[in-house]
Amino acid sequence: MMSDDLAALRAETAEQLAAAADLRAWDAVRVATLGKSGKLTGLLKGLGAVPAEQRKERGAALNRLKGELESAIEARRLALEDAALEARLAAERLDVTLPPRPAAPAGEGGIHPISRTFEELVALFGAQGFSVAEGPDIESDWLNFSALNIPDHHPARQDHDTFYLPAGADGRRPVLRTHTSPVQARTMLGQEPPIRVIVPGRTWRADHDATHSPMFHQVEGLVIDRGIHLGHLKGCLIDFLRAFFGIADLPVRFRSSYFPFTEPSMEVDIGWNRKTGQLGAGGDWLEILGSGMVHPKVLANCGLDPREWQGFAFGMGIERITMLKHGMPDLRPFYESDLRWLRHWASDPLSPPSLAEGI
Ligand code: 2U9
Repeated sequence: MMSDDLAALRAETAEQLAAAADLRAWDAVRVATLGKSGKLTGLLKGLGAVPAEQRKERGAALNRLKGELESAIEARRLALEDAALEARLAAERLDVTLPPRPAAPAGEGGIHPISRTFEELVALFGAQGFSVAEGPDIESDWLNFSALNIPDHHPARQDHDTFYLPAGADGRRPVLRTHTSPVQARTMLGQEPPIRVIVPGRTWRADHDATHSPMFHQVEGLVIDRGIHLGHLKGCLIDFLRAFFGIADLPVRFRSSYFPFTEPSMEVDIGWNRKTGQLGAGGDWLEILGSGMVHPKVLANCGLDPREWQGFAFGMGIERITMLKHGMPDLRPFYESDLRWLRHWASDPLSPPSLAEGI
């Protein structure tokens, strides 16, 4: 049986906890009960003075009460934290369906150039019948590498400067995706062809200098159907490049290359003038993207019979095509949130890309 003073402490603490309306008041109750000079601590310290024949029973009752009070105090903390979060969410509620203010001061709320390129890619590939697919930043190494014909110990794994995370229950270490390709693998595994998707998104590689950022953006594309061939790949990419750079006769060159996930593989160059940096017919070639016919092993890894289904894929860096399109000299300001740079390069949110007006 609990003696009267312990029952009183239990009731008193419960009352004080119920009255504690915020975390500050809660902490005062915690300290006054369990702290160094707290009431329960005082009772525990007094145990030595209790007559020996009552000490065992009194000690057990005190320990039970200690457990009860600790639980009650912790439960009140969780309830107060929940209530504080609810209050904050209610106070900070934002109606994202509200239209922007047309009279906003110039430069307020512009579209970041990366977002603008995303929007342009969606408009241009959307017109060719592509939809957008998305996936997580953290992937298994199977989806990021093995499914794409990059087995364990393949040199391409080292080339990717991969960020590895701590091992999961299966002993394998998840990765921050080094390209958006695992999303295409997920798409093939999750839906029947025909497939026509672009995958814009963040990618991660442990590389940092004037032309590389550990986080950057890619857009990749995938088309899967019966009878798909190189002609489809070339037509799709030539149309895209001419529309994206706004140059109707932009020279485009396909150059043989190697990627583990495509066969044959081709890098794609566009014409430019190396001296002036001007895109178009200038006598020089500039590499702009990679592409190829999806490797039969990749189709099979993703559950498709390569005798029935063929496809092409491509990939490019969003920062790179954005810099080339606008003549931006440096990669780093993309991520620095410098308002002067943002005001200079931002686009008007009320003028999204329009195919009719030209991208
Ligand atoms: C699947 C099958 C095939 C995606 C491809 C490239 C070529 C490529 C790089 C260009 C510059 C990435 O940003 S970058 O470093 N990408 O050259 N990517 S073909 O091929 C795939 C992807 C997924 C299932």
